[in-house]
Amino acid sequence: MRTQVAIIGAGPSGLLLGALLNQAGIDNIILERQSGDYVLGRIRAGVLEQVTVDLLDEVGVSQRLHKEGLVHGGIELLFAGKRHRIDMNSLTGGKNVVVYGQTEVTRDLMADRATKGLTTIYDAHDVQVHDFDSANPSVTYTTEGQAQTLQCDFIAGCDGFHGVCRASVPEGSITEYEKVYPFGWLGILADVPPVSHELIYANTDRGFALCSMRSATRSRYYVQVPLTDKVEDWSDERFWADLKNHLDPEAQANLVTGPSIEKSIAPLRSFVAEPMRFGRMFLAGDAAHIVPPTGAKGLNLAATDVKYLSHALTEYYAEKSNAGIDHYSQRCLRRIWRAERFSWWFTSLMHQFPDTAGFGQKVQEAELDYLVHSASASRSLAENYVGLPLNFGE
Ligand code: RFL
Ligand code: PHB
Repeated sequence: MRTQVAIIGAGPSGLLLGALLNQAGIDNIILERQSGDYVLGRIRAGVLEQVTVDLLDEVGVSQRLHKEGLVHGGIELLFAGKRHRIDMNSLTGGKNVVVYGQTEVTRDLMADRATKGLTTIYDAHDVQVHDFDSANPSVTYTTEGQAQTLQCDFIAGCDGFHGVCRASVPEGSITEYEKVYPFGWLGILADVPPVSHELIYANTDRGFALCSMRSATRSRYYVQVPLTDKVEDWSDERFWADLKNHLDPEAQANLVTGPSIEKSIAPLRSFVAEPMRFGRMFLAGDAAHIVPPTGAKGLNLAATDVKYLSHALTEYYAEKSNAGIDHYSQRCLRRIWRAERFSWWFTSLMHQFPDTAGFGQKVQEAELDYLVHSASASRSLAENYVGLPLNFGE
C-alpha cells in the first residue's frame, strides 16, 4: 500500500490533519491503535479557541458545532469566597471561546472522513515507523492478524503522549523539557444542568475546582486531588460534597447533583519535545507537547500544529518548496511555549501546592485580587485564554 502522508493516530490532531490534507488534494491514510468506539469514549477537552473553530469551518465540519456549541464571552474566577467575572469578549475586542466537547469534534471529523471515503485503519497493532531519515519512509503494522506495510512520502506522528513516533527518534536527536505537578484532576461528567452559564475556576484553601459543561443539560466538574488518590476512593456522593465545599454560597445553592456517567483522574504535566521534525517525520499535538488542562490549551495547540503542518506539506506538493517543512518546528514551538507558559502560570495560580501551604495561598489570593481589579492584568489573562493569533511570519 502507498500514500503521500501516513498519519499515526486518529485523535483530534490526526483527524484534522487528514481533513486539511484531503482538502489540499494530498492523499493520506490514518492508522489508529484503538477502535473508533474507544476513541469516542475518551472524555477530554471542552473549550475551543476561535482559531480551532476557524479550522473546523475551513474543512467544512462545523455545522453541528455552530448549532450546539455554547459561545462564552467570559469566565469566572472564584477566590476568597467570591466570584469575579473576566469579560474576555470586551477585553480582547470581541473574541470568544466555544464550549463543544473534544468527543463531538472527533465524532464530526470521523463522520466526515467516512462520508468522503477516506481510509482510517482502526485496531492497527504494533505500528512501527521506518526510514524517516531517508526519502522513502514506511510504516509497518498488523491488522486482523496480517502484517502490512504502508509506503509514504511523509509520516505524521499524531499519536499522543504515549505514542510510537516520538519514542522512535534516536535519543541524541531530541530534547525533552518536563514539569510534573504534585496533584491531579478528578473529573466527573453528569447529566445535570451546569451550576452557572459560564465556567468557574475556583481557588480555595482546599485546592482547585472547575465547573464546566458540555451542554445546557450536561455538566463537567473537576476537583484537585493528591496523586495517590484512586477513582475507587471517590463515590459520587463524596465528589459532590467536596465540590460543593469549593463553591460560593450562590453556586452551592444552584448546584444540581446526579449520578456520574464518567469519572476519571488525570495527572497534570507540562512537557515539550524539541524539535518536532525528524527528516520526513513530524510530531504534532500531544505527541510533542502536554500542557496542564487549566488553560484549556491542549486540543487547541494540536489543531494549530496540524494547520502549520498541512500548510508546509501543501507548499511542498504544490510549489515544490521545502520552506514550510523547514520552518515547521520553529513555527509550532513559538506558539507552544507561549501556551506552556500560560498554562503553567494559570495552574500555579489556581492550585494548592503541598510545599507552600498558607503563605502560598495568601500570595495567590493577592495575585488574583490584583488580576481581577487591574484592566491590564485581566486583559493579559483574556488574550491568552481566547488564544493568541496564528503566525505564519518569522
Ligand atoms: P490524542 O487525543 O491522545 O490522540 C492520539 C491518538 O493516537 C493513538 N495512538 C496510536 N495509534 C497507532 N499506533 C500507536 N502506537 C499509537 N499510540 C497512540 C491513540 O489511541 C489516540 O487515539 O492526541 P491529539 O490528537 O494530539 O489530541 C490532543 C488532545 O487530546 C489533548 O491535548 C486535549 O484533550 C487536552 N485537554 C484539553 N485541551 C483543550 O484544548 N481544552 C480543554 O478544555 C482540555 N481539557 C484535556 C482537558 C485533557 C484532559 N486529560 C484527560 C489529559 C481535560 C482533561 C481532563
Ligand atoms: C472541560 O470542560 O473539560 C474543561 C474546560 C476548561 C478547562 C479544562 C477542561 O480549562
